[in-house]
Amino acid sequence: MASTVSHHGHLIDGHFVAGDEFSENRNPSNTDDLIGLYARGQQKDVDAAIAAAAEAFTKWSSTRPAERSAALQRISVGITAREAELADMLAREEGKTLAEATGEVKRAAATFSYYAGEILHAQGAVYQSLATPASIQTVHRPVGVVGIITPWNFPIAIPAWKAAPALAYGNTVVLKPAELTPGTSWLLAEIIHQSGLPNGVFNFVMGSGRLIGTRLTESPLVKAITFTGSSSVGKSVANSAVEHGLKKVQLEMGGKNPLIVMDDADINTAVAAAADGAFGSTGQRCTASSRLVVHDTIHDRFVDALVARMQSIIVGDARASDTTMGPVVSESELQQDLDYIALGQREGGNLAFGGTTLEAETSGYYLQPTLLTDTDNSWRLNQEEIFGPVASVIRVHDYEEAIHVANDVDYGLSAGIITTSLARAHDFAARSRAGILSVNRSTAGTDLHVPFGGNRASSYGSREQGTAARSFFTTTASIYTNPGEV
Ligand code: TXE
Repeated sequence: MASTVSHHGHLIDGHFVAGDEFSENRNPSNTDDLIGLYARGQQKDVDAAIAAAAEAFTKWSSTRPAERSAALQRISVGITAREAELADMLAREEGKTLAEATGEVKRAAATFSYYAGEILHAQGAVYQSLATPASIQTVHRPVGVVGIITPWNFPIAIPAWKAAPALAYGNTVVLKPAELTPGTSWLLAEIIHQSGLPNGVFNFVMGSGRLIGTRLTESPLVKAITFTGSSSVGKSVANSAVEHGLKKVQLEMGGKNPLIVMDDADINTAVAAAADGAFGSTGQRCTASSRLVVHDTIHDRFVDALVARMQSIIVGDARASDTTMGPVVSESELQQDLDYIALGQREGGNLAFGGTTLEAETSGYYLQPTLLTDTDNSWRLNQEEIFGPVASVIRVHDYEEAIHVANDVDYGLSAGIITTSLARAHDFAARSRAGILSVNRSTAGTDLHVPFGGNRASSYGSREQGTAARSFFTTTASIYTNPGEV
């Protein structure tokens, strides 16, 4: 019988091209479900994509903002028109629930729409010279070819929030999606292609990070690299990008985000924030609340209520209507989660809930939401990013200890506090060393028009999203004009 598995090629210079080699894309809810075969790019593919982007840059960078705005708006409309198909693919290949996947697709559409509007705003400023008659104007110019390297956990939202501003400000793009989830990103590439962008403005090359990603960082034709992924790969991406032509670099990496629950917290708010922050998207978010820093006097009540909430989480096939938590994305991520749970217990943690895999009708990477209590912040469990549905509770005795524990980690992406004290909320916001601060809400979930990013091992380079994106995707020129004699 002829194979019905579909093959998907790269988008290079306005054409989809078949690859020489392909990788399987399998459904983590049902490993018997082969979603499709996706090209595994070679150096010649990424080189051709970079050359096409470099060729297209001169023209695209001199188009009028209205033209770029209209193109981005068409992409937004194209995403919305295929929302159900995109959400189904996202849930099928990544393991998010359909509700979560639909939310992510909506956000991608809104991001393109946002930058379609953002580029119409005045770009630049006028200054008066301090000591000469010159007038001074600043303009923001596109950087050139931008290499975009994305992770598997948000396979449409992250490509969207990097590609939309890149294109809006007049850059051309080569995007490399994560190996684990090429399907949703490929559909986005198809929508962008169908929006009628000139050939070469947006290129899409799949394949390994070591080959395709490295080539993007090394090519002299690429002028900027924006990356989201692990801290270790991020560091090597930055080193290579700087060594090869002092490229602009933007890195978004891991988190080990604390959620402080104070003695005066509203217990329902605390449990809702912790459950969403720790187990939403199966805990596979850089902003996940993996450390629950809980005041002694509310500790037992909070843990009991959170465990009760965890009992109601339905783990299952991401596309089933009653599922509230999908599977872990891959076998190796599942093993990593299990290894950290075992490590946390060896370090002295008490398994309050979960900890084991679950059987389902189909063979998938199903893991119970897991909570470890009586843990210490110095343990590896509480210092290293797990990136799964695993949270730990650290008991503290006063507010000062809570702040100290929250900050006592290499990462600094997101942090939250649950409190009814306005004074503590303000103090927390002033003293937390994270880049995203939340009061009485989950540490995960951010608005698309607001700067996104963290400090220390979590982020490097300028902030993403909203108006903040302009500083990465443009370079500023200051123009001095002397009026001369009348
Ligand atoms: O990340 P990688 P992976 C963390 C999380 C997870 C771990 C591994 O802890 O368990 O990373 O996930 C490309 N040069 N996060 O393997 O390897 C790669 O192909 C250039 C946290 O997915 O960092 C992919 O496109 N590129 C994070 C992207 O980099 C390279 C989200 C990310 O892959 C490359 C994802 C190289 N040498 C993972 N090697 C978060 N906190 O949001 C790989 N890549």
